[in-house]
Amino acid sequence: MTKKRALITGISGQDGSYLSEYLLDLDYEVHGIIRRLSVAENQDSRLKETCSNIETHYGDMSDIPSLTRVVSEVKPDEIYNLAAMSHVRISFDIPHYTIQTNAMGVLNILEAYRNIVPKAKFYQASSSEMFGNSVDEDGVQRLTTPMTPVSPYGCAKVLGFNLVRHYRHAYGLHACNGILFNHESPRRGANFVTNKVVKTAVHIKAGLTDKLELGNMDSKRDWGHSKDYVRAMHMIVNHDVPDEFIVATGQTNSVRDLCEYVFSKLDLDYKEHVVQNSKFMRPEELNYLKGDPSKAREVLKWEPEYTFETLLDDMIEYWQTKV
Ligand code: F7E
Repeated sequence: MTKKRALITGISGQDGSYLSEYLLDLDYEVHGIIRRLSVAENQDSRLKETCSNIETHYGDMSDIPSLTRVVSEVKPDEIYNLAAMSHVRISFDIPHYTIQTNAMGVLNILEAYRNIVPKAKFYQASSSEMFGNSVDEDGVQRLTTPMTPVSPYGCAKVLGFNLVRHYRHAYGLHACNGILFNHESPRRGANFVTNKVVKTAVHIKAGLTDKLELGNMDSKRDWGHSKDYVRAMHMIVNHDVPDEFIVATGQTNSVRDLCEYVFSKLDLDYKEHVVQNSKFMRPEELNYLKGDPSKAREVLKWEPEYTFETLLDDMIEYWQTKV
């Protein structure tokens, strides 16, 4: 039997690397698009485990000919569109680039998909940032919650989400949206709050530094593990009907709770080390996220294996091996 072929945009990111490992275990042929970076080592630093078994292709979400070429060469059965400028605060500094990549980029890859491999299945990495500060009365975001984004990143993701839905309806494509809430791991970039807190706390414990500078500590997030969430991506794409799903834990914690857990795990008091720096605040903040994953649980039988605590334990263990 011929192997299924997957094409992952954003393969060099946290989710791309875990997804490629997951699909290789399922015996897929895995291809991914990477951008040219001047420090070549950074292009695939998260792909060390798999680089000999996957095929990477140079391309960019704003470079339409490169997407056309790669999709024509690979002829994928499944396309996972994970490529994005993924940092919400930085999207305020580079709004134009963010919209080009995270919104127009979706249109570019959808066009390549529709014209070259319309029988393939398509997954779009949609985000809880699309909800902005909308919350249902019971304190949860669900598929019917209005999308009122509060960042260039969120605005771009809403357009991408709507394009995918529209292409599904207009052209009968198997195009799906996964609305993923925050998901982390040891492979998370160190400028996202979980990894920043864990890495710095471990460094404080080791005597390498003494303080941790943060922005808003009162915002709340629904944090899960990337490994659990890439499993959900595969389930969403392989569900018989193309559809939309929320992937979340249904638990919410504040940045302060995160600091409290991580520092006390290391026998430290976060209050003695954390200082606020306005540099890390956002012009407009998304205050609260708590997702309702019941549809993914019921229809896909998806269950997360990690909790907030075991996720952070995994990250602490990782950074302890690095000091
Ligand atoms: O911020 C607060 C910050 O940058 C979380 C991306 O994967 O999830 C992620 O976006 C919270 C915010 O993630 C610092 O203000 C305080 O309230 O880790 P983050 P995010 O913005 O929620 C969504 C679902 C995505 O789709 C995105 O791609 O933490 N916070 N102090 C801080 N955040 C950062 N980064 N750095 C701080 O010093």
